[in-house]
Amino acid sequence: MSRLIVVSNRVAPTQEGRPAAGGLAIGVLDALKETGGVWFGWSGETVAEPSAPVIEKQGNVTYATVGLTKRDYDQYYRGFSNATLWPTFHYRNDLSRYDRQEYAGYLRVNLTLAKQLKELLKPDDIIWVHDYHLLPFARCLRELGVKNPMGFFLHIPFPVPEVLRTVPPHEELVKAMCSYDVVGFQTEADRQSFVDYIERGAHGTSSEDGMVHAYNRFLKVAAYPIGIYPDAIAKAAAQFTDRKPVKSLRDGMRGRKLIMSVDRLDYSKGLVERFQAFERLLLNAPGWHGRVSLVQIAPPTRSDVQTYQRIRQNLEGEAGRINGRFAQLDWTPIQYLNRKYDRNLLMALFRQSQVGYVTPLRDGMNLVAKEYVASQDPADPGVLVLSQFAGAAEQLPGALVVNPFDLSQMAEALERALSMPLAERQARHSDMMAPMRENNLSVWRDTFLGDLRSVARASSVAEKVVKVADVTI
Ligand code: ADQ
Repeated sequence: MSRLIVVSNRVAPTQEGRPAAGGLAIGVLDALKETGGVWFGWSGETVAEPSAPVIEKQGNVTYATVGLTKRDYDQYYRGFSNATLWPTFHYRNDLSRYDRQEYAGYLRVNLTLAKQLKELLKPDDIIWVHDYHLLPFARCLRELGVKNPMGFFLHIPFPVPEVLRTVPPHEELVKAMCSYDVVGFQTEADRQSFVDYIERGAHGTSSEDGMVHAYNRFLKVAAYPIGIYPDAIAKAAAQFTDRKPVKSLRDGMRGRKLIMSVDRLDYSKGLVERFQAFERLLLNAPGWHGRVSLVQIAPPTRSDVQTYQRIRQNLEGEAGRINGRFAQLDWTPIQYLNRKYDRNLLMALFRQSQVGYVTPLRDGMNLVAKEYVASQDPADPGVLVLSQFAGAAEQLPGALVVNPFDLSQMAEALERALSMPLAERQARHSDMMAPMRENNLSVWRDTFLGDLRSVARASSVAEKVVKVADVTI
């Protein structure tokens, strides 16, 4: 079987052969081990001078990482990727800025990375590129003469054409995406937005089998919703239940109910609205005073991007205000923890809570929602309150789905979740576990790679036909 080459902005750091990060990293690493291959991307370091990739082999997997100069980091990562694409793709074009120099830096880094990867490639490798940092990566490789099959998966939402058009080089970006052989999205809605752009803005066509024809290229475009391993998570959650932090959380609750939220600290996650809806619950239903607490775990990310500093201040202010308004000597309504936790511990914490409160304003998928459900004790499961704007809402039929812009509706959903009878909680939980098992992380990966391999087979057959035709002529 061909080797797999994974390209992502960050190469997940590994500990004893296992990725320290969750979800995606685990799925990708398993695939790499199956066929052998290379994981290529940024090391996370900034360096004075660009240099060749650092190569590290672990079994049949090679990690090839490169540093970015300060200028590359500022323009490609902090600039165009995270200050233009991230907000716009999350429908926050009010927070997005466009700077030509940054876009030039984004293209430059994509090209530099492509040149570096080219040196590591073999003719029958298949290449799987991840996320918005690398939209033009295939085009760069193709310009360098690389003919290998290339697939792309977008982890974040793909906006509707009207919103995408607010990014000035939108057409160049979409055209570049058409250099891939397979383009994958988290949801049907994202896939449809891409196809709408192609059909209305790029004079392209799409057919029912998911093939798109645009800019002189044929590519497969489909939704591949990312999954988790629900049974492994359930096991870890049960096993870690007696760990010290989990015990102290349990003891601290003293019979109170617990609503739990875990996110990266990001404006797309709807944290302020979430706190305000919890406040509304306390206002509307004073019977819950002293009987329910919200634990929000949100470690800061991208803290050198200005918008992220603002959201942190804002959120701390809101938590303080709400606590000041309602707290009693023995009860703090909101516990806001600004740190990361070990994954297994986090799953065990989820299992202690009665409500999982996952209400992003926009999210590609949101793995926390899936992890929350998987962590529950099937005999006494908690209830998931989930935003309709998380990709996960298409897949978790047992959740209480809310509009995160409607604080009253969220407050009502919290109350309903807190009071839900056991039989209904159990039914909802099993309604969600079944599809999560069917569409677990391996299914996501294998379906995507299966499609990429069939495109590869089809194009190698086509190439042979062309060669035979050349000889015959
Ligand atoms: P993220 O925006 O990072 O991912 P999410 O899908 O929720 O969002 O994944 C976060 C992961 O980090 C989860 O596995 C979670 O357990 C973990 N995590 C979060 N907070 C943590 C903490 N405090 N301590 C430890 N671990 C923590 C992007 C997209 C999503 C998409 C994923 C995967 O934005 O929409 O679901 O990629 O494709």
